[in-house]
Amino acid sequence: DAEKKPTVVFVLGGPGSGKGTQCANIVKHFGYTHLSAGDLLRAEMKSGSENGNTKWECLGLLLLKVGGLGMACMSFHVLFYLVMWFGVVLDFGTFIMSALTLSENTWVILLLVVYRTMIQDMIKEGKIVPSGVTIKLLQKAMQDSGNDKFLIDGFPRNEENRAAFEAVTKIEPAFVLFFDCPEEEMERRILSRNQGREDDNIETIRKRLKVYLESSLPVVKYYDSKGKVQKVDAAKSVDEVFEVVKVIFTPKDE
Ligand code: UP5
Ligand code: MG
Repeated sequence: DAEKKPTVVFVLGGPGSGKGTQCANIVKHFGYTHLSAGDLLRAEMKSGSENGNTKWECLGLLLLKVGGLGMACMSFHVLFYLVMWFGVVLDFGTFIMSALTLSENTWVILLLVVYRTMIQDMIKEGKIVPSGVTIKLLQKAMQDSGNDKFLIDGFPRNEENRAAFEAVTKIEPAFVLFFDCPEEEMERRILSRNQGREDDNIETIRKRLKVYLESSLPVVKYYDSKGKVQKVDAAKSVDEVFEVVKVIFTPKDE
């Protein structure tokens, strides 16, 4: 259709290379909307507690429902079979029926808790969340922004992310802004960040670095082979890095 595709710049680089810091600067000068995939995932994983649905509350809810509604009809059948088969046969049919007596709402809440816990666990382990989750969050944020120029920070993180984003959105990045930074410097920056991120501890940092080298760098290489990578030396000061970034974003024909 005639709908104009948005302009997307992927901002990639290792953990602590300065993606978020520089994106904030680019937003101020060049009118982009900054979408950090990591920030979106962290917001999604926290949204549960804001709504009051912590995993323990949900577990309690489930136990109450199963206990109250399910067990009453189940126990009779189970008892019946236990007596008949000397405790060998369990009545799975009745179990499923009692499970179905949970209200639809309970299941939705429960699935949400499982989903949020999954995101939380993967971030804590430095693993890459399935692309379906991340892409949905990015698409929603793009729609909600009302803008048509986006910095997508920290995504795609592996080949699967990249291929899925392209297949789902049909968007190809205008270019890839790549922050190249030595590992020791990235580690040092993250350890002195102190923003309470659950993945900012030395064990998780090492895992994040490993995933970056094994899975994320190949994505940068892929775009490099298509001539789309703008590589920036990210080991310098914030201002020095931005001077270089500014040149990249300034239209050449002006
Ligand atoms: N700082 C910044 N620039 C500096 C400079 N030039 N000199 C000195 N200090 C500098 O910067 C980090 C720290 O360094 C800050 O304190 C800053 O002041 C200072 P920041 O701009 O925050 O760096 P950034 O590259 O954004 O680091 P971040 O930790 O956010 O990168 P990650 O890629 O590790 O984190 P992200 O949030 O993208 O992802 C986190 C996790 O989410 C992933 O590990 C993964 O589990 C999950 N995830 C997915 O599964 N899929 C996704 O698509 C995205 C994330
Ligand atoms: Mg960041």
